[in-house]
Amino acid sequence: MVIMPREGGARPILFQPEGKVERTGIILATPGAAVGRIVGRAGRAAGGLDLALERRLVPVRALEERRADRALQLSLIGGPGYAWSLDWGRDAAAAVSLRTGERVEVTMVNRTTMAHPMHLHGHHFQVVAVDGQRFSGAMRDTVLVPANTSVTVAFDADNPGEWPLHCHQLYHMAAGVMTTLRYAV
Ligand SMILES: [Cu+2]
Repeated sequence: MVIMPREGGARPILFQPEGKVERTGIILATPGAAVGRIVGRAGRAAGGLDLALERRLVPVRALEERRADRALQLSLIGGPGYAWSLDWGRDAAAAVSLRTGERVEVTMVNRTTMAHPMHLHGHHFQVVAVDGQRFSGAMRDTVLVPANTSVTVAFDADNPGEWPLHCHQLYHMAAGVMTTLRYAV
């Protein structure tokens, strides 16, 4: 969420791909604000996207403080190349038999060579750890899980059904980065 200043103005939000100097973006401007021209190239190439910002984000409204009733681990495996899968390992049965009302934590461990923005349907989750280091992070429905990194998210099982959990790059999803969580009323 971006809060525009009361006095008005223009606020550029720029995007720069990993490893490139080219950039683009959008400009949020209040009516009548002067919008300057922005050069299309940054001073240096962007580095790889990591979780430095994620670790600093603070939720507007965090999940209620509570111990997890269930902690699941999901491995992202496969590659190099565009062929992956998701492996619940010994949590395979638990992932499809959650109980309504539980606080669930899922630790996604990326053992592939690419980052995957992981998206859970039907819930908002809170980012609660990166590489096992706990913090009270952002509320989201998608979180980036970089290669060789683990991200733990927590959510309340308050919406029974069978819910996709997948990489939000749809060609990654089609190449195997897709599973489901399930629970009944
Ligand atoms: Cu992916």
